[in-house]
Amino acid sequence: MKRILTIQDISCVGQCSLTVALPIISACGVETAILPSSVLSTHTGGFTGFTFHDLTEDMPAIEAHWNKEHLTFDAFYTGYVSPSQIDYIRHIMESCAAPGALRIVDPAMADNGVLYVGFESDFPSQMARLCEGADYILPNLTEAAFLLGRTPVLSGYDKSFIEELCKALQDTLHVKNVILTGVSFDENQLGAAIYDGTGFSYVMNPKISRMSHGTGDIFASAFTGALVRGKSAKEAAAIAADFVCASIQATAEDHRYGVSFEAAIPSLVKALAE
Ligand code: PXL
Repeated sequence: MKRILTIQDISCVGQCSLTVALPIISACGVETAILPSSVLSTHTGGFTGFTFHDLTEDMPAIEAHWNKEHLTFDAFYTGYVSPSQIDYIRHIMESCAAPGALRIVDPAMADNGVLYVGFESDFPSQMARLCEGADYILPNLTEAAFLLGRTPVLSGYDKSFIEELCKALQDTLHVKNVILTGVSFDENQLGAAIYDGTGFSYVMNPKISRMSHGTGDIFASAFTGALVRGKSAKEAAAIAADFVCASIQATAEDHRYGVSFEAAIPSLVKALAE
């Protein structure tokens, strides 16, 4: 069985980051080790007064212990992290890598044209350092623009705009593959563009017009699980997009945060077996 290390926060309540990554990647049949970047009482979107405890200080000692035990990982998947952690995480991705280990970076920091509450305006340049040289990055349209120091464009674009954005990311950050999420060319469809450095492909699903928090983390977790299980990037993106749709559909109208991905896990397991 492959083992991955995912590095992101624990939002105790809110169905995002580690509370979705762990169950989803485990359901994919991949051993999931974690390095919590911080502990929050809830996620930062839509809640006020949340607690925040940063765990940067623990990182060097955790890495030293793993090195002593010769623990290595077949893939790394990073999400919501603090600016002070970028260098430690880059170091861990070197010292704890099994041969050929994959680096998957979800630059979780922004959505709908704005940075998440708590991040300073220079954070995208730090996140760009974490993306540098990754095998896969999974930005949404807002994160893609911020990584390039651009103003986000969230509607009214065409394919050539999306493809230039992916190429610019690949060129600037020296990444192998770009999976750009939240792409929509008409009001009925929403999906992702996949750029492998040579060509483009797209996965599209019917758009579900509902505000759904945490879907980026669900997409990235299912994508990572499927990829590490041997699916191609396009297959993994399609499985992840279908899983996000099924999760949103399974969510009751009055659910206050996140989506009920738990109910859709059987469909994810089935898709991976095909
Ligand atoms: O879903 C991304 C995410 C992760 N972690 C925390 C967040 C968010 C989005 O708002 O606040 C703490």
